[in-house]
This record gives sequence, C-alpha cells and structure tokens, in this order.
Amino acid sequence: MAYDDVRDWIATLERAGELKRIRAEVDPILEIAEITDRVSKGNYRNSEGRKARATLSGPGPALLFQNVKGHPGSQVLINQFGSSRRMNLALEVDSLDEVAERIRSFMDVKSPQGFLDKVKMLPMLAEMGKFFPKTVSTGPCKEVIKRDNFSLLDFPILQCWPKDAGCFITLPCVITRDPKTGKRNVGMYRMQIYDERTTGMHWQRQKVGAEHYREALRAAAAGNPARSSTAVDIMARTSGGSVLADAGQPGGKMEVAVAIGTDPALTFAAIVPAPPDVEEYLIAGFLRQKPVELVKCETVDLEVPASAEIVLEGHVHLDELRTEGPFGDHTGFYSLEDQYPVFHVSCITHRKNPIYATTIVGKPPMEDGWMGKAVERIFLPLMKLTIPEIVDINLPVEGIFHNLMIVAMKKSYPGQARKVMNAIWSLGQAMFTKCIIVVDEDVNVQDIAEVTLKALNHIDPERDIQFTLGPVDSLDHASRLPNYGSKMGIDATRKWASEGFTRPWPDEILMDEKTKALVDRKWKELGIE
Ligand SMILES: Cc1cc2nc3c(=O)[nH]c(=O)nc-3n(C[C@H](O)[C@H](O)[C@H](O)COP(=O)(O)O)c2cc1C
Ligand SMILES: [Mn+2]
Repeated sequence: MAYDDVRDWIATLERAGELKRIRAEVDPILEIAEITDRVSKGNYRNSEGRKARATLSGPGPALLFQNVKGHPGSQVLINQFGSSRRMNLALEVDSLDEVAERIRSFMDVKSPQGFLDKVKMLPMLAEMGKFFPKTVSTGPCKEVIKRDNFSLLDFPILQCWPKDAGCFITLPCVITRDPKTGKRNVGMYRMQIYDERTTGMHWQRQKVGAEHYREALRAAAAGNPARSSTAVDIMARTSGGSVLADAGQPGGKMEVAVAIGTDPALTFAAIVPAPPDVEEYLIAGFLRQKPVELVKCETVDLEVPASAEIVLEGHVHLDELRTEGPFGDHTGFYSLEDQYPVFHVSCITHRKNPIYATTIVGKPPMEDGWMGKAVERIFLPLMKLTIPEIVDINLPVEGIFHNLMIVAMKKSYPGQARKVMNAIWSLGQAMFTKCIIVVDEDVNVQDIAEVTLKALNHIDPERDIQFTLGPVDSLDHASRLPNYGSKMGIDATRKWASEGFTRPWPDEILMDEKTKALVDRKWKELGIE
C-alpha cells in the first residue's frame, strides 16, 4: 500500500523483525561502519579479519542508531535494504519477479484492434496514471526551514573507512534538471563533506547528473567562442580541470537539490540504471503504485519528495572543481582522489528530529549488493526487449556489478554470442561490464559451480575471448586510463560447424532415468546414510 515515508518503512521493518534499535552510544566516525559491516555480513565477532563466506550466518537486520556520539537526539538508519527479504519488503512484493512481471505486462501491450480491445486497456491506463508524480503545496520536509544559520556538521554523517578523505553522505537522492528538456533526474551520487555548507558532487562522468552539468556548461558557452572552447575542454576533462576558472571566465551555476531519507521505492529508484529521459519519480511511482508527492524547493526551481527527512538546496558552480576522495568503495578498495564539482548549500529544510538515512559500501556482500541484485532481476525483461536471445543473467556480488556478467542465451545463428556481448556493452550502464561470460541456455547461470565447469570446459581461450575498448567504470583502478580501457567477452557457448568448429562435441555425462530410479528405491537398503 506504498510507504508514505521512511518512518512508515521503519515501522514495517520493525514489525517484520527486520530492524534493531541500538541505544548504546556509537561514534559516527568509523564505529557505525564497523558495526554495520559485521551485521551486513552476518560476521558478528569478526576481530581477526575476513572469514570465508560459507562460515557467515547471512545478512543481519537493518539498524537504527538512536544514540550517536556528538549528535544528541539524532537517529541514523542504515542497512535498510540489506537482505533479499528487506528488498522484497521495500518494493512490497514476495519476489522481485513480480516487479519484472509487471514491467513485462506493460511492455506486452499491443495496439488495440477494436473497441473491446480498447476497453480492456483502460484499467492499465488508469494504473499508469498512478505513476506520475504529484506536486502538493507543502509537506513534512518543510517542518523546519533554515535559510541561514545551518550547518551540515549538525547531521550525524559517517566516516566509513580509515583512509576516507572525511565524512560522506552516502545515500542521497540528487535531483537535477536537464537544461534542455526540463526533465528531472534523481541519481544517487555520494557527497563528501568539505565544511558546514559545501560538499563534493561525485556524479561520475557517464551519469545523468554529469550530463546535465555538461548541458549547463554548453549553454553557458553558447555564442561565446572563448567560452565554447573552454567548455569543450572541461567536458573532455570532467570530472577534471577547472578550465572556465583558469580562463578567467566567471561561470554560471546549476541548481541542485538533495533529498535524504526518502520512502524506499524512491531511494531505490535513484540507483536504477534507467534511460536518461525517464524520470526516477515516475519509476518510484511505478514501483510503489502510488504517485510520489513533490513539493517545490525554497531557493531553487526543483521539486523534492514532500516526505523526505532532509532536503539540501543549492548550486554547483560551473567553473569550480575540487579534489574528491579517497573513499572506501564498493569495489573493496579505495577509489582514489579525483576532481569533481562542488555543491554549495544555500538552504536546508527538514522534518522535526530528522532521521538520517545512510549506507556503507566496502567489500561485498553489503547492503548495495542486495540493491544490485534487485536491479538485475527487475531489468532482465528490459534487457530481453533489445536482446531477446538472453535467457538469464547473473551479476555475482563479488563482481561488484560492473566486473562480471554471466549470460545464458538461446543461440540460433553463428557468432550470436558476440552479438550479445556487443549489445550488452552498448546498453546503458551495462557498458561498464569488464567481463561477460556467455553460455548456452542449458547452463544455470545462478550456479557458479556449473558455470565454472561448463564455461571453462567449452572454451579455446585464444579463439573464444573477444576484447574491446571503450568506457569503463570510474571506479576501475586497473584500466590504462581513468574511465577508458578494455573489456573482455568469453564466448563459452558450444561452437558450431558454421563457426568453424568441425570436431565432434562430447555429450554431457548424465545417468539414465531407469538407473536413477533403481538407486532411489534401494537407497535405504544400502545403509550409506
Ligand atoms: C550506495 C550507492 C552509492 C553510489 N554512489 C555513486 C557515486 O558516488 N557516483 C556515481 O556516479 N554513482 C554512484 N552510484 C551509482 C548510481 O546511483 C547509479 O549508477 C544510478 O543509476 C545513477 O543514476 P543516473 O543514471 O540517473 O545518473 C551509487 C549507487 C549506490 C547504490
Ligand atoms: Mn536517471
């Protein structure tokens, strides 16, 4: 029935036995992260480092810290999405396949033939009407409005890992507007706290927030040749280089709003790799089957979720970049420092006694791994729309989303596995996939043991590995250049004569049904168990 806000969601988690309130005093500097890391891995007494995954007891509950050192009265919510059950609860389904099925049912719509067909479509159209966001006059996020006399340091923002450059807001919904189309985007981009009113804005260059920033740069440069060349340069270098500033050009500003502590459907929508022109507010509406209610910001021309716990309003200057990072990232390594835009906060609005929602990333499995798995399940039908031969995919959590995708496909013509790889590399954020393993449809990609056995048996590496060059994830620390490097696809499908393979192909060893039934019947008598 759609969660109204994060408080409604917390109440549900608590009723489901999925939330622990922590009343002991804890430090937002490192201590909350260490507690959360153990809980997310089910590794409660981890004093001597990392244990084999098999020995872990599985993910623990969401945590609500109610006594945060230096922040009396504050509460910190963390690990809200950190298990498959909580991910299902967040999207109000028993299985993520239900969401995939709803997407499929909308994509199946054929153009109506006659009157009856049109009538049959009405419920679906009515349903779609529920997805669009609704602007309301005010909401709980306006309970406290601070245009001056505010400080980001008042919030219990975590330092997650020892070598982090400082404290980071890790679960923000960053809202920007495309200067050309007016469409809004909500993306989750971490924000390093520089001081009371300034943060980093870590939108990686291929993300939609970064594109809005470049559009603003293009607009600022339009008609001004001096600016135009510097804008192109800054685009080529962003997130690097303060070229407009170097050239002595007073830059413009871009409006940004940030919502922290939103209902779970919206928080999740902010990480979903949606097509750039699809507003995440609409996606959240689809997921919760109820419109997201929005209110206008006080100082910028943007709308934010009315029930958000905390809203930051402000600007990113077009001529300013600053060192961001290092930050202990979801790769299991620190992402190194780099140049990113700077967010200047001009107004904060929040609920009374706001709940600060956050997460930590680090070595998997962690909370974001469960969010990634949900993306994998929900996006499969959309992938199949453009790559219909795909049967199933698996992004193992240790592959941290972008390093490894295992794909099962139905092969119908020679070379098709390579076509699938190229299609994946051209599909939105799947472009970052460093290694794609393509197997035949009879391989269960969710079973890594089966994939290892079959994929490695079936390849002649020199023949079956396809290298390509292109954009890579900003977090890749091994690529030859930041953001640019190579990717690899392994065609582990059975090779055909039409692909130049003329040797006989052996059968897989499988016992016949008759013998299996015989042993089933005799099993007890054998006395082995
Ligand atoms: C916890 C968490 C933190 C993230 N931090 C960042 C980040 O700092 N920068 C970034 O570009 N993407 C980050 N992402 C991934 C983006 O949110 C994701 O790519 C999203 O699809 C971007 O939205 P967009 O397509 O509207 O740009 C993060 C994801 C999660 C789950
Ligand atoms: Mn987006």
